[in-house]
Amino acid sequence: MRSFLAFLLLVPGLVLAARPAFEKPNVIVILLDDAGYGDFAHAGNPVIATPNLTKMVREGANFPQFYSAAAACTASRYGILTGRNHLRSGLPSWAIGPETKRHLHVKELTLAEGLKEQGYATAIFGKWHLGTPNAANEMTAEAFPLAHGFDRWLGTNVSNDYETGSNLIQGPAEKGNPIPGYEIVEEDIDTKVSVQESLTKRYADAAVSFIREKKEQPFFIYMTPNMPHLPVHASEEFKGKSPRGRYGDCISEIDHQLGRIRSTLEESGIAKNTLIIFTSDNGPWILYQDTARHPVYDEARLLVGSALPFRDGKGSTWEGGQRVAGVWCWPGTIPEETVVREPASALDVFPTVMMLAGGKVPEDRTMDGRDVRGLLGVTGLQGMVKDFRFIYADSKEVNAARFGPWKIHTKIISQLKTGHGFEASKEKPLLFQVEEDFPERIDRAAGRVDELKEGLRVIREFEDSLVKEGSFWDGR
Ligand SMILES: [Ca+2]
Repeated sequence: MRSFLAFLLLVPGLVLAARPAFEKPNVIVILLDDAGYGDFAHAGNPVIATPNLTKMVREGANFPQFYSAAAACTASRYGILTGRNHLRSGLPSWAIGPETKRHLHVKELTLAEGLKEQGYATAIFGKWHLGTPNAANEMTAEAFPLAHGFDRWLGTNVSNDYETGSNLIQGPAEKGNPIPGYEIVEEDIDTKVSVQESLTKRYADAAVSFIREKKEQPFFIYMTPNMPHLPVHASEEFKGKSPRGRYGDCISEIDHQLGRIRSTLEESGIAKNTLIIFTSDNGPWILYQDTARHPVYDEARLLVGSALPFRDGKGSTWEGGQRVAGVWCWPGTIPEETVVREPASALDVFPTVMMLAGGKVPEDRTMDGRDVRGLLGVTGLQGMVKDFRFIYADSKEVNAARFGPWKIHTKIISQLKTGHGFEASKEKPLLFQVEEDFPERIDRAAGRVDELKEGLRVIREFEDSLVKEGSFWDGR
């Protein structure tokens, strides 16, 4: 009898299918590319229909003060996967190209690796953008997702707009062309409209299959659609449907696929075992907000999103570059209609999810994110959450910091090449109260000695830790 019980315990399907909602929850992180704060119905967009996301807001927690880890693609993806600010990555830029030598260092601990250690099946469906095997790095497979804790990948190595070297790839694959373990599904997708139109659905199809296949065990899906990064496209079923034109079609399709994923979880009986986090990697690409004709992007000015009510967008450390959607839904655990008033960021995803999965947060490296389980309104999880201290940085250095309702700017950066009438330096910083004055219009630096001191202290503390710790590429 004893051996029969032992046998039952060894059969994962029999034990885990009935696991309580709280035990090793499945995690699905949906990270859009370049979607603005104002692109969704729940955030006030007047015409784009996002009923499935609105349903998630109703059935879960909305973070109206949610930040992407950075204001550009690579940096942001480093941050959400490691819980660390991208200046720790050792990468040469906050958006690396297909020919860049460096990639996500193998000594970094990603959320996928952490969850794999906890027995999770892991997959990435969508853009990676943390390295490409190329001539400069001797085609190392260490640049790609399967070397960083993911069991499966279908997606692009970089953004969908590189003239050469933006490929749709899958792994593991038997063909190994040209990187062992990976197969190029479509090469140079930049101008291949039919491929671009198919991307959102391909990733959702892959996620639906993965859920059905792995429903008996804990799983992690990192879902990173290429859209709505330029060039923006939607599939046939969604074309011409939204009053917001092709951009609206594209967001509607993403919302539809979110709905499909949620239905699949329900049909599989695991909706209550699954935490979904929906967000974007940075604000909208307003560099193209006035471009009427572009050879590949078409009428780009209508194909970029909205950061409203915030200033500026992608590639800027004004709020519009990093304020993004933040919706966390875990039916039956996170209470319905929870609104988290405190600020939080994508850096908080790694430590929070690791703790929920029964793992721990590594102590051998600086972690910039916080465990925010205590903000989710879940009975039994209310506890101390560290104060929000957030660093905004470009490719090379710190630009700003947020602490409480205050934000100090020591450097201004915008792809629009404007300071919006402001200048900032460490000697003469700007100070905004970004809860009262969320569009950052009124500099409150004059006479605010204590706030300026605290802001500069937060920045200095971060910079000191960078110097002290270095990156894995520096041989730390
Ligand atoms: Ca992006």
